[in-house]
Amino acid sequence: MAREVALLWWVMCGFASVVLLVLTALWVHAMRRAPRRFDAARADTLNRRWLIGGGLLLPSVSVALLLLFGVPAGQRLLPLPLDGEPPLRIEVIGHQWWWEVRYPDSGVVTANQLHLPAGRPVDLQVSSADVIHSFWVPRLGGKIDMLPGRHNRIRLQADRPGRFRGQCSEFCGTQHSHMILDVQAHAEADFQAWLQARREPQVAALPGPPGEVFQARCGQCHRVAGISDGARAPDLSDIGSRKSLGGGVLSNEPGALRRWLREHQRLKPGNAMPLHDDIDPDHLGAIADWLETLTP
Ligand SMILES: [Cu+2]
Repeated sequence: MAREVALLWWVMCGFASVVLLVLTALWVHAMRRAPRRFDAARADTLNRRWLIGGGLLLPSVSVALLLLFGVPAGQRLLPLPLDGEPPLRIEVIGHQWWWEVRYPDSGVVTANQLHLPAGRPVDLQVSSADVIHSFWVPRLGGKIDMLPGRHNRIRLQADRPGRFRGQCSEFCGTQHSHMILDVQAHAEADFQAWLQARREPQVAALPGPPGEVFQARCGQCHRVAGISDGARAPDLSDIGSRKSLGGGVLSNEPGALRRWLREHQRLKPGNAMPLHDDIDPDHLGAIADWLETLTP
């Protein structure tokens, strides 16, 4: 898709350059030649010829030519029915300021990361839970608005496995820039393995008082498969396997979760998670260490 868009851009750029060069040449020519005298009738005819030819015909033909090229390219970007196997469906929901990613056919839910198979089309159904966001993975294709109460669809295909950066591209509040989507395209078998590992993750509960604190506080908003059912904040079932925290604020290295839980309002001011000042720091540390182990 990105290739189609880039090709269209180059065609338009080439065409516009030709128009610019021709017009500049005509202009220079007109400046340099000796002026000729015409009678009024001849001047009228010449004026009309330039007006009709240069002002009406040339732009109409140019726009028609560009449309002839652009319309089929635009058509190929639409999620129209395919002849073969239907494309994989993935739902992406924008939140202030994170991405919810759901695989409806397998029940897998994750956040701030989008994993897809390489070499086949994927239909993304995008929407928003609050304000307008916009889904954009520049290296894979066009962007599309994520609107509350409406489902938009975009078809993407990664030709090769690789890692790409996605970014919310509609200003959605103060932490809009900290709304990064980590996109990874895998070979088919690796993608199936990734999905399978998350289908029914076996998570060992955190024992003792820290586990109770998690249930009473964190679990009200966050889901961890088999442990808690919160649905207001990012699903944490595989948080240990994610490359970053807080929508791209921190790289998910050992100890980063401890720092995030202590300093999240300083790292990403205004995010919806309340402060944890009233939680025993040892319990908070134990929760962070436990979350770090949640890798399917
Ligand atoms: Cu945004």
